Amino acid sequence: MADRHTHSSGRHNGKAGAASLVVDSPTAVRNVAVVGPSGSGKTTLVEALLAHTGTISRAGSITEGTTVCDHDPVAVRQQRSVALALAPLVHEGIKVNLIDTPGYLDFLGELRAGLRAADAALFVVCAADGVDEATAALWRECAEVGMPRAVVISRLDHPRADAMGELAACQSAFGAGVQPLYLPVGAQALLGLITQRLIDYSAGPAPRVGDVPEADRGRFTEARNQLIEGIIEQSEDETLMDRYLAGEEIAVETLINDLETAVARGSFHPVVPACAFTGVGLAEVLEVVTKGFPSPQERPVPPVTTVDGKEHAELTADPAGPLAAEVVRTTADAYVGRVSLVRVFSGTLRPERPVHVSGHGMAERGHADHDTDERVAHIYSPLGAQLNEVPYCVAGDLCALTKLGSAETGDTISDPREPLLMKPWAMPEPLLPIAVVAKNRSDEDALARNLSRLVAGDPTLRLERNAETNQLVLWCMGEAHADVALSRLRAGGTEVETEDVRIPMRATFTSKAHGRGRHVKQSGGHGQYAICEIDVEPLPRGSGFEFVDKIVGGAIPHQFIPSVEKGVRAQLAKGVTDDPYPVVDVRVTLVDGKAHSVDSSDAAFQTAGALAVKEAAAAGNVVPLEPLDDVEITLPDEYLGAVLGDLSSRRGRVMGTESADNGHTVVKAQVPAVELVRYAIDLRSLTSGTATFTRKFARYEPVPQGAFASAH
Ligand SMILES: Nc1nc2c(ncn2[C@@H]2O[C@H](COP(=O)(O)OP(=O)(O)OP(=O)(O)O)[C@@H](O)[C@H]2O)c(=O)[nH]1
Ligand SMILES: [Mg+2]
Repeated sequence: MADRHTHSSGRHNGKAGAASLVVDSPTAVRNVAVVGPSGSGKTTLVEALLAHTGTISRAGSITEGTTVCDHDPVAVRQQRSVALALAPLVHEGIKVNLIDTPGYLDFLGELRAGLRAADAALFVVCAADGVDEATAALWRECAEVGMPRAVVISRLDHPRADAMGELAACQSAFGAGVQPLYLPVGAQALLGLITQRLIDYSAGPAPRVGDVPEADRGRFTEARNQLIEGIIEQSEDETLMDRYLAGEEIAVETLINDLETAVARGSFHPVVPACAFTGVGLAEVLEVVTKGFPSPQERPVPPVTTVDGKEHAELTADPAGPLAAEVVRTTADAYVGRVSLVRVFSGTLRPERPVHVSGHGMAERGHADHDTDERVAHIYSPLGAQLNEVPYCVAGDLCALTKLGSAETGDTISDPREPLLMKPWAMPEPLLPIAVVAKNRSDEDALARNLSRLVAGDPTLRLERNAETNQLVLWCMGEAHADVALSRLRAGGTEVETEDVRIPMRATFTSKAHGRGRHVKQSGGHGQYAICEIDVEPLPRGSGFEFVDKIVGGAIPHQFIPSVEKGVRAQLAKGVTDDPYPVVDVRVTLVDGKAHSVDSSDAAFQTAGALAVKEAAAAGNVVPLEPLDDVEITLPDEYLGAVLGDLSSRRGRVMGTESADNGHTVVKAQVPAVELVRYAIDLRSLTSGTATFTRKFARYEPVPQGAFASAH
């Protein structure tokens, strides 16, 4: 792909030179994933924070395609983030690695990788949008990995902005742990509940700070009391609540300390209203990030083992510890080659040193286990697409490495003298199949090569070479993800097209049939002579193929019996009617035949066997079989009716429904595979992206009359 990677000389040059991007201690780092629904303004917020801190001289824009994080041409075209992007800034001596993640569901894999690299998250919701199911699902993604998080209510300048309404929606959806640190006053000012100050941005990004206006006293006091009680409830000091209730004024430092602990624990979520366009709240967001979020030292390091799976002592974010780093993202750049975005968990990465790269446990996704010793050349701190060289990268920090030939997303980088392995994070299963073909035959090899490279970089793509349908199928997360994958292939110089996904069909006999195969050619030269008579009868589903020899009296000499079987098998595999579907679940009994002492041969009896099954099929008693999949759908209860109705229109058979947690239901059904080709897209639109499903081949079944046309 044509990422616009440059070396330290990009258009984003600002005050934060490379020197300040180098930290010596994990305590000076905050890794912050920016998470939230698509369009809530995450990338724009990151841009505003970069401009606010002087990291870039001027904020770019989404519509012009000039932001640091959405540098990919596909992101510019789709007008949304399609991959995670790293943008570090330095604020008050702390290096903040902002990890912008896409909000659109297709890119869930990028979000998961971003969460793995982060120690805390800014959860961004638009002041005008409420909290829908998709937003709640993103919140659950954070909760599942125990991610400490603050909420940013963004886009205060939106014509329909209702920051207080949005706050209430967040509290009701995410629980009482969600508490404002600042209250919005219109779109231009904030009330600091702890600092007890009005921060007025109406004259521009440098705010005037004043007293709480009389008009806001009532709601200020109520919100402040709630916040203080909320913090005290979370405090580990149990005497605090009694003292507070007895009327004692609790010191601000105590409150801030307890707040930090509760945030780090993941049970308390401070809320800051902010606006990327007007600058309201940017300083406040940075303060929460640098003062309220945990440093890498306060977060657990994912467990490591030796490369052969033996236990290893727990690691900490110690720059002097054993090297353990993880590749969170891989991209292929036309100029720079492979770029690996890396989180160092323990030890220190240094240039010009050998490292061990290992990747295990993802063979099913087309990532074969690998263990390779390689050499780190240069180390970079990326700012979007721009690579700034740094002299080293300590535990807790993020960096980019180039030219690590074997490194794939999810791999562990360690010291060759002490090779280690981290279990990769949970990656979502791609469920949308896209059949791809090279436009020109001469491009086929290049296509296969580029596809493998693409899949190596993105674990949410899976490549299937279906020998039966003779198709290359790229499994994607959704249409937007497929668009990204195809664009990258095309940018890599392969002319690629898509075609309908073919379903591997079968056929079987519905009733007994008889067939005679006669292959006799005796005019001139060496003749051919073979005649066989067979009975074909159906067997139960899943039985496969049986061959029975009932020849008596040597009508066919015994050495030619296997030849008949071979011919029958070959013809059944090719199909016996106009449809080239392999025939299964039949018993073929060889009942009679004739041979010639000179002209009979193995080849002649194979041909006769093949002719015999074709004749048996000519009576019209062969039907096509289609694959059925076991499907399990997890969905919010409110969509149950819609999903069941849709399943029945797909010829699905519901096998049962069960209640699950959080007002969800699990539906188990069997559905013809042909009806599932676009299910990833249709289920999403039916349930606003709130349902998930899994599918697994179950068995073959006859295609019902009338449904046959749709199976093609
Ligand atoms: N007026 C206004 N518009 C904003 C603000 N923040 C973002 N936008 C606009 O909202 C749209 C979406 O913003 P993005 O920053 O791309 O949103 P995102 O959360 O990164 O979206 P995804 O990348 O799809 O997850 C863009 O057109 C922005 O220009 C804001 O504070 N004020
Ligand atoms: Mg974005």
